[in-house]
Amino acid sequence: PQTVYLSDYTPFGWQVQDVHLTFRLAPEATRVLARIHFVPNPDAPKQEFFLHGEDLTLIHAAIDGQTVSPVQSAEGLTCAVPDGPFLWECEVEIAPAKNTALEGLYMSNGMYCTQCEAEGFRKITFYPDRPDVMSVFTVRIEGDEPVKLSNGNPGKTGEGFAEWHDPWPKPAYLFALVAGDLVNHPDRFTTMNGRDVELNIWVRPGDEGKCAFGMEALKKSMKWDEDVYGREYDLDIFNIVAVDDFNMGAMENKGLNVFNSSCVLASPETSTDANFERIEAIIAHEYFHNWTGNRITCRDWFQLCLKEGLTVFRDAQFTADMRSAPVKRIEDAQMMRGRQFPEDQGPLAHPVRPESFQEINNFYTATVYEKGAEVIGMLKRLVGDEDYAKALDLYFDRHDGDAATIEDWLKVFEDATGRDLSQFKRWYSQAGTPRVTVTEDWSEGTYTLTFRQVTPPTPGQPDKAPQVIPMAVGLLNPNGDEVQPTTLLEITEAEQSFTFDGLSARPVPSLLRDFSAPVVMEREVSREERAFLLAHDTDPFNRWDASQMLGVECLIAMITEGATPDTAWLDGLERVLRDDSLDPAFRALMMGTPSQAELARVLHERGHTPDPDAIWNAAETLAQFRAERWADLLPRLAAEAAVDAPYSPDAEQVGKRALGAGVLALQTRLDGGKAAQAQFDSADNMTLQLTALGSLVRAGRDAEALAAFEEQWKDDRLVMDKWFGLQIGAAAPDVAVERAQALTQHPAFDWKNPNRFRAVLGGLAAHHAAFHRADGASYALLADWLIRLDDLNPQTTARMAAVFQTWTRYDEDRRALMRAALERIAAKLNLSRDTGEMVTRMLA
Ligand code: BAL
Ligand code: ZN
Repeated sequence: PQTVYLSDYTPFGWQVQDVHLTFRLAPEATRVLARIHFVPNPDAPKQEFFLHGEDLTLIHAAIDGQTVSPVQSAEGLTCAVPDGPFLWECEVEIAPAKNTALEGLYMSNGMYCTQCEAEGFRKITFYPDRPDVMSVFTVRIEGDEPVKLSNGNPGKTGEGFAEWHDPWPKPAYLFALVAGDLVNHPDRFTTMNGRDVELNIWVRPGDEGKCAFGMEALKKSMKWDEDVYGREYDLDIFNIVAVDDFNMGAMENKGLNVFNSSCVLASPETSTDANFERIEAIIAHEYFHNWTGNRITCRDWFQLCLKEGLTVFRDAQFTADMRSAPVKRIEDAQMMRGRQFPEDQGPLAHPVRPESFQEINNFYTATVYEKGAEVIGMLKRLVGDEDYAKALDLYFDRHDGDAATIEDWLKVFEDATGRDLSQFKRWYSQAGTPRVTVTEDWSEGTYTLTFRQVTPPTPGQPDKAPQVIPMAVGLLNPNGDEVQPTTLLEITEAEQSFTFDGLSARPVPSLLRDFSAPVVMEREVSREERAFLLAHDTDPFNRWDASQMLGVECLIAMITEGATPDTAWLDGLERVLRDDSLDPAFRALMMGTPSQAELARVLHERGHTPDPDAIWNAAETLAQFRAERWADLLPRLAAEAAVDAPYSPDAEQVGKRALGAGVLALQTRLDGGKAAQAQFDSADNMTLQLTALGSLVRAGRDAEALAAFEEQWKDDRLVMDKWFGLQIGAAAPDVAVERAQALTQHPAFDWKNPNRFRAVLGGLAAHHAAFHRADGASYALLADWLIRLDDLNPQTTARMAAVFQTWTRYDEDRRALMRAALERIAAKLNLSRDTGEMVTRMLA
């Protein structure tokens, strides 16, 4: 397969003046007629006229009305063209019903829909399918489907046809078409300049009752983007469509967002609090793309973080404003440590802006998205809120309508703030998680902190240069009072010291407050000092982190030395949990312990070979110990967690239920599932029902409850995804793989549906101890299914193959088993480019 390099960028030789598309819909034989005006691009070198096109049957092509015979290949076509402007006309046939890859035009439950990002449009018609080619699209859809949608504003409609016109030039990856038997949940929004916008969420009949929350989230997002970024919506209509078969979470097509139904449909009976929060965030994310992604798009796919990092950063700001800022920050740090750090520390590590790829779909990663957002967060910390706002205004002014680059983005900040960002730019080009070690010195009232930073080698990048690290630091005196409020230290050197004068006693430092940079801190800290920060730190993230780190130390001591649980930590934590002045959501997070995968990562970081069974046993022992030690505390917390009001997914109720879930998990260890059964029987919302079911599965008292749940929800596909996933996720490690195997035989296991596939196989991979079962049964099962799915859906296969990315961390036997699984995938006949690239990188 061909490798594409950032350094090879060349503009397309023509500009596209306008695009007219006609779709004659038929499941097996849709005709797509394109009329496109091309004009030579004065800024491009002379080149052969090449249009991308894959899996298209060419019926007819003409230039300026004269039939032509282009030369076709598997990737597209070339054709002799006039020197000046010309009209390209082309008719192709495609088969949406046979499109199982879910890229281009495909069918889901009898409905037509599209997914064009990144390179799906080339499966619809021949086109320069690259983000820097932008044009105005007019679309006519012909077919019997009652609802026919595309981008932009509606035009003429009549018997069997509908027309749409999108006045905003856009790249082809933002094209969308939907047609089917759909019903809408309508609303309206008046923009800051008084423009009236029609809003719709389109769903399958029967799902109308699950749209209200998403609609409220959309209106809040529209208002927030006006208030915070001054961004107004720019069309007469905004449509969202829910689709069951979807590779991603959602897609920001101009004026016609297409959503995985799991990321938009919500009701208290069928959705958990976490679902509601995620739906609110994803609706915001896709809506915010209208400016950061659509009005300003990417010059090429290497710049993906330009739109994704910024849009994730904006949706995080939105969630922090709508809910709790500290809770959101802690969740984001968990996400970075749980998903991005492993990627950055393994064979799939790549810079936030990659420099080469074979298949761009493999780069929709935690690094591009979440680390990309962290980089923007660091930039904002460094320049300050005011300058950040100035820079963003300049970005929108200067680049509206552009296909921009990271250089453009950084230049805006340089121009708005006068800062030199050449060193900062390394965050975009250098992969890997920096490790920061800290030493302290105290003498006569002067306290000195010395930081040393090292970024370990990553594939293709053996040597790293120092990064700009914004280190938010506070100091506490021995009484626990803050003597130095949060200060931002700017670390730019490999080794750098900062002094604080005029202190009357040696302070205790609170470092990396608010997770101010995506780095690993390495510092010899006594348990006493961590316990002190747990008790006194004013920074919620660090208070949480102090407890997490104590948890890590405790579990590692249990795993490696056979130690007993650290009672000083548990007692300190108990004081926090008893403090009813603290937000229940925050206390729920405090109650959580590091995940087993996270422990494996830290053990590896510290030079140990993680033993998944020992990690599981330590986590179980600790949980049982906590349950017994806190036997008196649990009923009190349960009472505080009780919600008297009718269900609402607001931050306050969500926090209480999260605390309640933590309590129930421990209580189940004491009462064998009595409280869980009572909660399961009386639950009137999915959060309580599913929490209870999880506890019952963990307690091994699940047979009846699982059957009852299945009976109740067998007709609701999104709830059934939870049923599939939970039985594996909450199972004991020695039975999870058999359960997963059995569930793949269940009549409702539709393996072609990405949500269902992820629920079962992704659920198994996410269960650390079960996935790493010593006999390799889970590795083998995953490999079997990935090999099977690859022919149908390369994108989902390739992404899920990343579950093997940590394989080199483990013992020799497990390594051999994982390598064998990867090699078996690699050897598959006609392996997709997507999966091939992933396994090759992991085996390199
Ligand atoms: N652009 C792909 C889906 C998303 O990030 O919104
Ligand atoms: Zn996005």
